[in-house]
Amino acid sequence: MKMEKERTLVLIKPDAVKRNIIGEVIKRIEDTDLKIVAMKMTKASEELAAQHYPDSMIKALGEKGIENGYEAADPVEQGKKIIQWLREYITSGPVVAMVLQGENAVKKMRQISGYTDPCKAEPGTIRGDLSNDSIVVANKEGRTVHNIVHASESIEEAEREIALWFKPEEIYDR
Ligand code: IDP
Ligand code: MG
Repeated sequence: MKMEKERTLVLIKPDAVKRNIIGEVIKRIEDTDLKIVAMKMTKASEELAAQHYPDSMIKALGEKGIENGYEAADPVEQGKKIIQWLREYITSGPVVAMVLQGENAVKKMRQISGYTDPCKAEPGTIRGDLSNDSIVVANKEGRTVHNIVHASESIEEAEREIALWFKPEEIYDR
């Protein structure tokens, strides 16, 4: 049986679209051996935002903020705030949504994206090079951290997210 080719979902987030750095992000993706097999500019509905960032993420989001130096008493309460900011943010303007395909697509895209908190992301990564934002500052200002891209964290997450953003006929096997 032929193995399905691995795929991952990437979103160039509204902050990066506003800053005119879509091309810079795409260049870095095309410099890998991954292939862009679907791509569109689109604005997420509130419904799509809630499916993309589901309630099941709340606790982990709160914990990540605390791990990165933001003092909050309760990760769940903190996570509830963050998910609200995230959904508002992802619907605030157009994003560029892409499906990438290739060997280890999920892991490779996560590697070139870098860590969630841009001020801690490694130099040479998209987040490390293209954003100076930080989780501590974002939480103080009551907003999501501006970190340029979303990239699926696992094969299962990728399959779920791709189905949210793309119809099968919008994806081109290359
Ligand atoms: P990831 O994008 O690196 O996979 P996740 O933990 O899945 O990170 O979080 C989703 C998004 O939520 C992040 O990309 C970031 O924009 C935002 N985010 C995560 N933690 C915080 C926080 O503590 N404050 C503000 N925004 C956060
Ligand atoms: Mg994530």
